Amino acid sequence: MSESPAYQTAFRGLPTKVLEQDWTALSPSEQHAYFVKNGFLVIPGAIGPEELEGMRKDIETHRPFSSVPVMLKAFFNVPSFAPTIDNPKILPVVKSILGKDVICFKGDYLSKFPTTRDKEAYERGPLHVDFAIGLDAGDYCNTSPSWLNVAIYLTDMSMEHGPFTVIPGSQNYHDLEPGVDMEQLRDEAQLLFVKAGDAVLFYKSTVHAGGINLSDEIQHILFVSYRPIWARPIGKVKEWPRSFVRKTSGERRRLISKLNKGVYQGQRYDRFKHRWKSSMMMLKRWFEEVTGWS
Ligand SMILES: O=C(O)CCC(=O)C(=O)O
Ligand SMILES: [Fe+2]
Repeated sequence: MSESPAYQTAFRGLPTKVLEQDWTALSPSEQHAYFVKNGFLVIPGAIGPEELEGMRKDIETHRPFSSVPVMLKAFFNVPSFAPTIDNPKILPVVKSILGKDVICFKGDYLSKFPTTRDKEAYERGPLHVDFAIGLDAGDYCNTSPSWLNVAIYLTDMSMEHGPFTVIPGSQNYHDLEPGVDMEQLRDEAQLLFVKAGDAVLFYKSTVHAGGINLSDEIQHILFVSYRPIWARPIGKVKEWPRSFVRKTSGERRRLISKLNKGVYQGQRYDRFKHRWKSSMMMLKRWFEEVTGWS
């Protein structure tokens, strides 16, 4: 951690502390411990240089640009994005954190356009948690009781290239209400710079903010989100398109299949079977009460 007063004047409102950590030095158990303590973690070089180049070329070819992230569309249209779902550097770490039975419930692509706002006045996006936001779209995937987001940046971050803001340890601030102003926490925020191909894992309740793109180029960011199978959200979620699922196989296919099924109390959830079982249980209880038998 170091103070960076120059940033403070040039970029009002951005955190003055820059998080310093040698991410390459962490062993798997240290990565796990870091995430548990801080609510986030960087996996350096999750996407190798060749794969990154392939993605950049693919972006040029397929031009999936959009000013709002559109779930799945880019993963569907840009072939080199799909392997991030079961990326061999990311997935084992996700499983070490959430348990081995996980599903990948969403993939987003964000093209962050250069800002048109006053560069002096504008600082960063608002502090927020990703848990339980975006419900107006009728997709409840973010309400899962346990999940994490993986952000993969395809360009190096700098002060001009949307540095990420994070509040270490804020995943344990249980008094925070999702979707409300969290700027009272700004003094605890730290700036996190990552390189192209690095993955930032952060928990659903970790307070963070996206940076503003002050550069002249579009910034490309992928988001993939995982939850334990047991952690059912409060309502229905969008399935990955069938045509996309059909093109996948093995672990990748399993990760993106049947998002609305999940498990209920350790069993694969089957609504009819569950209703039948609970009706039988109620009947049995009623019978025991009436007859006094048990
Ligand atoms: O722009 C970023 O780096 C993060 C964006 C973000 O936090 C979000 O879309 O929820
Ligand atoms: Fe976010």
